[in-house]
Amino acid sequence: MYQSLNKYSLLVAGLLPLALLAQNNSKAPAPVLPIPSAAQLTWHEMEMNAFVHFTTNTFTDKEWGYGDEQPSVFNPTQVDAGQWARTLKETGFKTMILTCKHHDGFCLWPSKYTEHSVKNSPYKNGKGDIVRDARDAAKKYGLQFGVYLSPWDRNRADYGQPSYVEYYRNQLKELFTGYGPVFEMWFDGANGGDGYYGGAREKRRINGATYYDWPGTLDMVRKMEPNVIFFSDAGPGVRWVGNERGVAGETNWNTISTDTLHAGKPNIEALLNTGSPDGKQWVPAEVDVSIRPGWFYHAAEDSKVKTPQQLFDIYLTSVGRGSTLLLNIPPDRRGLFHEIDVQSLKDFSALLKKTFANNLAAKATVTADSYRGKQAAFAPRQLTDGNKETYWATDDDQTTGQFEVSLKGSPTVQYIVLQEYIKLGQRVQHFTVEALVNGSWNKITEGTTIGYKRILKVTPINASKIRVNITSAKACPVISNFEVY
Ligand code: FUL
Repeated sequence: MYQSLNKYSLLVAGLLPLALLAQNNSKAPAPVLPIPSAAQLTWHEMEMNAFVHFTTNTFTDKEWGYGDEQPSVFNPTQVDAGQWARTLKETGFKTMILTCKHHDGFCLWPSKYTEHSVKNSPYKNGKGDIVRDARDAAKKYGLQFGVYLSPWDRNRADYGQPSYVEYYRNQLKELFTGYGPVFEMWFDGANGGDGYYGGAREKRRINGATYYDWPGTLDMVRKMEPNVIFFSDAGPGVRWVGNERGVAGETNWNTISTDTLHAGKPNIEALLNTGSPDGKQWVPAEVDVSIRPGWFYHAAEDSKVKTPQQLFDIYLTSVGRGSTLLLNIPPDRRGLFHEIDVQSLKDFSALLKKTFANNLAAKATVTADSYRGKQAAFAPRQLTDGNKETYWATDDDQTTGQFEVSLKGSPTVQYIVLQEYIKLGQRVQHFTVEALVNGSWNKITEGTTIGYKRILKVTPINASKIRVNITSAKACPVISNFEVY
């Protein structure tokens, strides 16, 4: 009698929730909401973006200009945005985000709304436009372009008044209509405090939640650039990762509930760092970090440029934890990326290429304990076919699963790469990885989230097979890629 039990009899007996009857394992799994927008997906796939911090600070040796710097101090002699873009392109970066205006208020383009800009500097006798140069160079080398326009402005006399918000919006209009297409817009969180403010030299406080009327400002920008990605601590496009060290959470959910992210909330950095499994919005963490201790160039930091190995480690704690890296390279007083920084970037890029040159799992035989609806479309070979649009998945009622790959001989294994098919949402909550060594399985690593990409570094081991066990997931696992190095 028990053998004749089927889904329908279980349902009648009250043992099976109605929802399971709706499952159709011959079709793609239903998405687990929220899911990324098309623009966010593009952003995930970029993996490495670059920041370029350049302003009067470069010449005054400061990190935060007070706002009283004379435009005359801005005097780079050999600006070559082509050198920035070429270097970034050659070393694997996809976007160049320029500080068009930092907190000091100095504008790198000749804004018609202020005198505090390149137009009153000796640079090209006031005829220069570094935003244009950077945008054109980005285009020439096939990079996307992004803008950083600091909301906090320590130069403006009316900072704190409604008229300043108008000024800020006018500048956004200048940038988005004159310098597009803009891929990403960066709204940093530093706000209010001491400043020159047109000579007032005082401390000003604003209410960060209401002063700028962000919803209105974002709507205005979206009308000019519908697909722009907005960075701010709380998104809505991408969120801050909670530190400037280059480290995303080992558990890193792309999901978070933005209504829980208010300034001053205790431990907000920790929440930004990990996201939340039950987050209501898809707002992935972007890992911003500088190649030098400061964001701006200081000659005294020439000996402190991060080494290729340090950059590689940051790659593992950013891209390798499902985030996107935003690495800052500040031009020096000539207006060039310094030779030391360029060399470090080149060696980092070579190290990346060398480490991930030979995928031991490419085209290898992969088996799984099960796969969705026994359909070829969801079979384990989709894990290693090199096509990011195909994936291995399990049946809807199964939130665990394992797959293994047979390697040729017993090569040395040091890195495991896993990718979820995030178009259908982020699912995996825990997994382990085992290696078959001399006929017995050894656990070599484990992790929590995977997301767009997870790279695990393991103690080098000679293995004939590698097995991944998805031990917990929010819904059936959907894995698009598996690599072994
Ligand atoms: C912060 C700023 O205060 C820093 O100067 C830098 O621009 C960093 C990327 O964002 O909010």
